[in-house]
Amino acid sequence: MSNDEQRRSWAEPYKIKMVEPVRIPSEQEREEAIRDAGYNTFLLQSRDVYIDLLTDSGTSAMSDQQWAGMMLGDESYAGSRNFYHLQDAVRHFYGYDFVVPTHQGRGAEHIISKLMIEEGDYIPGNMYFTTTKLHQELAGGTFVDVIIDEAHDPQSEHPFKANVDVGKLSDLINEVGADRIPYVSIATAVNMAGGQPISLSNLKEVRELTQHHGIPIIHDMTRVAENAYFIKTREDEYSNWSIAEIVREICRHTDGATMSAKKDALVNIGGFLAMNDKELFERARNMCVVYEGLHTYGGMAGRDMEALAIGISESVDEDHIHARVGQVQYLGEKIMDAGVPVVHPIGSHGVFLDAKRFLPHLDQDELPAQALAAELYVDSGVRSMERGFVSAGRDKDTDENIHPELELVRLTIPRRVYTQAHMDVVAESVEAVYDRREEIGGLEFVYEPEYLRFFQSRFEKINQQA
Ligand code: PM9
Repeated sequence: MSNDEQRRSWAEPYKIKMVEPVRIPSEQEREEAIRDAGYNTFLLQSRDVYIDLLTDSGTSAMSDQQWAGMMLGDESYAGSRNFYHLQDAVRHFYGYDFVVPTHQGRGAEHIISKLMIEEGDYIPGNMYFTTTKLHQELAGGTFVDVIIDEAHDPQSEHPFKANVDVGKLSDLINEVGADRIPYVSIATAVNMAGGQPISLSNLKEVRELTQHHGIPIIHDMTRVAENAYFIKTREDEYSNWSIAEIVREICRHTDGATMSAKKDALVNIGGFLAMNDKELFERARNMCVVYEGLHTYGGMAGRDMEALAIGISESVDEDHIHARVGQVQYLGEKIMDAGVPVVHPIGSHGVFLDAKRFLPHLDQDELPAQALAAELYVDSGVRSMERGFVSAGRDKDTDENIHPELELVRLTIPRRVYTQAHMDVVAESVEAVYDRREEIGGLEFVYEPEYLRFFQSRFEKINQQA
C-alpha cells in the first residue's frame, strides 16, 4: 500500500448480504441476567447480550463462497471429497504434509498430548493457554513458561511480546535434559498475552536451538495469519512478503501444529492436527478414530470441512487481514485515547483491559477482571471475558491458586461481524465504566468446577452472600 493510500480512510473489504437482529436488554434485565449467571459472562444467554465480544472463536461470519461450499458437503462416512479439499488447503497454505481433522482445537491438543507426552515430561511454551496446558497436564506433563518477561508487563511496548526467551529455554533443556522435553509448544499471536506476535527471527533462533537438541516444535497456529500481519508490518525483512508467504514460512520452521479453525480460518466449528512426520501421523489418525471420528472427518461434517478449506484461503487475503486487525486497532486506540489502561501494543484479536490498573482498589483475590467483565455487561450489554486469576486456575501439584501477572478483560472481536459503530458503542461503555471505577466491588467464588474453571464458575459480590 502506498503512503497516499495509507492517509486515506479505508473500509471493510466486503458488503453485508444478510443481517441478524440484535436486541438491547434493559438495564434491569441486564442486572438480573448477570446475577442469574453468577457474574460469569460465559453463563449468560446470548439473547441477553447486545454486542458479543466474549470470544472470536466460532463467532465469525462466513463468506458467500463458504456458504456455497456448505452446499457441496459430501457426507460420506469415509473418504469425503471435502476432506481432500481440506488436506490440499493445509498442504498448500501451511505446508504440512499430513492432516488429521478434529472437532475443534482441543481435540487436536488432546491427541498430540496423549501421543507425545509421558509422565514427568516438561513442555516449554511461549505462555500458557488454558486448554493446551490442561491437556499437557492430563497427559502427565508440566508446562514451563519460557516467554520473554515483557509479555507479562501490560505496559511494555515490545513489538514481539510472544518471543521466546532463548536463555530460559536453553536453561530448561540443560536442567531437565532434552529427553524429558517431548516438544516445544510455540503459539502464534499469543492469546493470554493479549494477542501478541512472535517474530520470525525469534522463531528461527528457537528452531536452531531445538534442532540442535533433537526437540520438535509443535505450533499452536490458531491465529497464525494475524501473527503474520504483525511480522509484515513490524519485521523489516518481511515487509515485501505476502501474508500467505509469511504464514508458510512460520509453519516451515515448525514440525507440526494444532489448529482451532474457529478463529483465523473463519469457520464456526472445526480444527485439525497437522505434521510432517509420517509415523506420528499414522499414530495420530489411529487415535482420531478413538476420540474424534474416522480420520477423514474427525468430528466435522463434510460441509464443515469444505467451508474450512475455503476459510483457510480467505484468511491469508491481504485486504481481509488488514481490515480484521485494523478493526481491533481502531477499538484499542479509542479506548487508549480515553485514558483507560489496556495491554500495549494492541494485539491481534481483541483489546485487553488491564484490570489491575483499572480497579487498583481491588486485590487480585477479589477477582478484579471477573468483576469488571460483569460490570461492563451491566453498563451496556457488551459481553467480554475474564483472562486473569480465574482463567489461570490452580497449580496441578499444590492445588494453590495461581496469581498471574496479567489480570485482564478481553474484548474479543469476531471476524467480519461488527461495524465501526459497534466499536464506538463498546469504547463509550468502557469509558463510562472507567469513570465510575471506584464504585466497583470485588467478587468471590461460590462454585468452582475442577477443570477450566472460568467456563462454569459462579460468583457472588463480596459481602453480599445470604
Ligand atoms: N480459544 C478463545 O476464546 C475459545 C475457548 S477458551 C475461552 O480464545 C488457542 C490459542 C486458543 C483456543 C481457544 C484453543 C482451543 C487453542 N489455542 O476452543 O478447542 O485461543 O477450538 O481451541 C478460545 P478450541
